[in-house]
Amino acid sequence: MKQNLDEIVKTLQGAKNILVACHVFPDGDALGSQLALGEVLESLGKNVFLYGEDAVTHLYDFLPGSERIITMLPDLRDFDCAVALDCGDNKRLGQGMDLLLAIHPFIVIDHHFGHKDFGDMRWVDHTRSSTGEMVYELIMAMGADISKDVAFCLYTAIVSDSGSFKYASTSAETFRIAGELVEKGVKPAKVAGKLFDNFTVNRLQLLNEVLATLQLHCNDKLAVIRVTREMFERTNAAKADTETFINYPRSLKTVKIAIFLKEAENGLIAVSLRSKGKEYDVARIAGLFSGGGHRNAAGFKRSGVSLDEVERALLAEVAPLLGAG
Ligand SMILES: [Mn+2]
Repeated sequence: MKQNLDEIVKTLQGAKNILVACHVFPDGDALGSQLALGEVLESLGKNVFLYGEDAVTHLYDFLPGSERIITMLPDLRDFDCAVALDCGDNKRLGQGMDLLLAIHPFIVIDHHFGHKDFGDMRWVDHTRSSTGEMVYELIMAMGADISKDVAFCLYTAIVSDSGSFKYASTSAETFRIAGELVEKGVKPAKVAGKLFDNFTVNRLQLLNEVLATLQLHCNDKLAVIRVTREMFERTNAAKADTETFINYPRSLKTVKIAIFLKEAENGLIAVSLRSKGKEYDVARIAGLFSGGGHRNAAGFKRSGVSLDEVERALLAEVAPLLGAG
């Protein structure tokens, strides 16, 4: 895939007007990667448009430049190149997908396991901890400088998606790049404070309600939690506040697979799945429900069904894997 990186570098260097997009419901990796690449391309004299279907939530508005991400599609005829970051699937671009994909060349940089090929030029490496790690390498390959803000964004991306250097995808390379970014002036304690000590009391109240729904199945190897519309209304917490809740059931010693069922707007049910180690591939389970993701972190959406129905269908697939019917 390295020849793709060379091709991507040449394409970006030759382009003038570049659209940089990230995925719907953007996380720290998507936004950090997008803002870092955007700033670097601008430093090289490019006109850059940062696009994302969903607005940056209060969880990530500390990222420098986050106010520059636009949720309205511009006139797409203006661009001679587009880059999608951290999108494992073209659907993750959102409703503007078809319009965006009409920009050529369309470059895709991603690290999702089970990545669904799309676009014209792809650099996909599921062994990477984060898209941020790949964007760092891209910036190096372009021979561009990394400012303190760019370093801050990339470091946030890497910490977010590596689970603070805990997940299996964390490599010596991940630490080497993080070390380079710290040398550029990033303060790890500052990033950690912004990512992990940056919450509202509403979020804590919602967490309290969600944890009260914990159910254990299959000899405590499977944990399930849920959030309902009423819980959001009672606590006045934001949808984005639930982002890391699944780590709590996952943290239980006996648990191999954790499931988080979320009642979203418009009768939509969103499901997050997590597993530990190599034994259980939750991307495959999510795939049974038209979803996707990584081996240890995946998800899918359903509409027109209740939380209980989704839970029943999911348990019917997961329980046999854990040796219980
Ligand atoms: Mn990512």
